[in-house]
Amino acid sequence: MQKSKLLKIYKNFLKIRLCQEKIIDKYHPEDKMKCPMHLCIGQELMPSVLGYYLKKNDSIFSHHRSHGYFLANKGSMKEMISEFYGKETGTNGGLAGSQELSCTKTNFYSGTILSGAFAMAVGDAFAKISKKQNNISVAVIGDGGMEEGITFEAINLAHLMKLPVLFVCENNMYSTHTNIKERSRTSLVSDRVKGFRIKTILVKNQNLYKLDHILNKTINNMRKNKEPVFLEILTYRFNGHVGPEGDDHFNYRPKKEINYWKHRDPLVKLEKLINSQKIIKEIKNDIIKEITSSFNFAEKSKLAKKWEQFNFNNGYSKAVKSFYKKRIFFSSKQEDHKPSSGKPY
Ligand SMILES: Cc1ncc(C[n+]2csc(CCOP(=O)(O)OP(=O)(O)O)c2C)c(N)n1
Repeated sequence: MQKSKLLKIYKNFLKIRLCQEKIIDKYHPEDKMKCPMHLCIGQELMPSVLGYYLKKNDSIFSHHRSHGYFLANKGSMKEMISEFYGKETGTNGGLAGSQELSCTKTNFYSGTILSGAFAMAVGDAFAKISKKQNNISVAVIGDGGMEEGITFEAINLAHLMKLPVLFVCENNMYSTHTNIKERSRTSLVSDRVKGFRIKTILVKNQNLYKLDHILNKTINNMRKNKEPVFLEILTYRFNGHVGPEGDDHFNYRPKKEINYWKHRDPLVKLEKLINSQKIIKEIKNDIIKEITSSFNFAEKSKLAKKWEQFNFNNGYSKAVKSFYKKRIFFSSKQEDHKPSSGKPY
């Protein structure tokens, strides 16, 4: 791999990792950020490599675990952090937060409704074809999202209409706290998609070279031949499902499995390939500067006006209290839950 490409991918990766680590550090006890966080630490490889190949008018429709795709696709970190603080300088004026983070300037859209990304990318790709644009739409969801019927409608239509959509499934084996083996007999979601005869690709072991080779070839080909492709990458989130608080005290993931993936952190491999402490330090310092100035910018920005309409001590808390009073309590006994065997796939 060319050194310049390797460095670009490493910068994308490190920016995503360090920015999210900072979010964890700052979240509590400050409690100034206004939204929950679906962090993607552990899952940075796909957005980092993809970011290298996307062009200006390509679009990304991402699931709720979106920070990596936003940052790797030239999203402004200061606007993203401001968004989390509910500030009017945020990507969406401080009202969308992490789960709905979107940015028309970079054609980036994310959302909390599982698998909506697949359907929206189909419409977007259709618009691109109609306008004779030579661009692609990328749609990203998780393995849990593959259990929504709309994914198969979207894949079928994109295939039938020859639309340039790169469907990506980040298979991290868990839908919230439930292992894929407890949800389906097909642990590899690409097996389920093959019946549509769409081109399917499986990337195991967070393999940088394989992923780079595949994305290079696939995206070039999609621009020329206007065909959708389905790519499944096996990956793992290092943090809890939604945080920044961890959730491994629920014992839904075996320690062996967590260690297996952490020992194969792609960041370690990337740094070995760069093989220069000096270069790594320089890149790290630049990223830390960007992170510091992004948080300063966010903290100094004005709170979005709309937030002032919510009186948290009054109407809102009354509504929340009455909801909790009425709601049905479900048993959350952890002994009912069987952790998986620990063998990944
Ligand atoms: C249509 C819909 N159903 C259910 C949910 C609740 N929900 C939010 S995240 C999640 C699990 C998602 O798992 P996965 O798609 O594998 O993504 P991951 O969180 O592992 O990245 C669920 C069920 C939702 N947001 N939307």
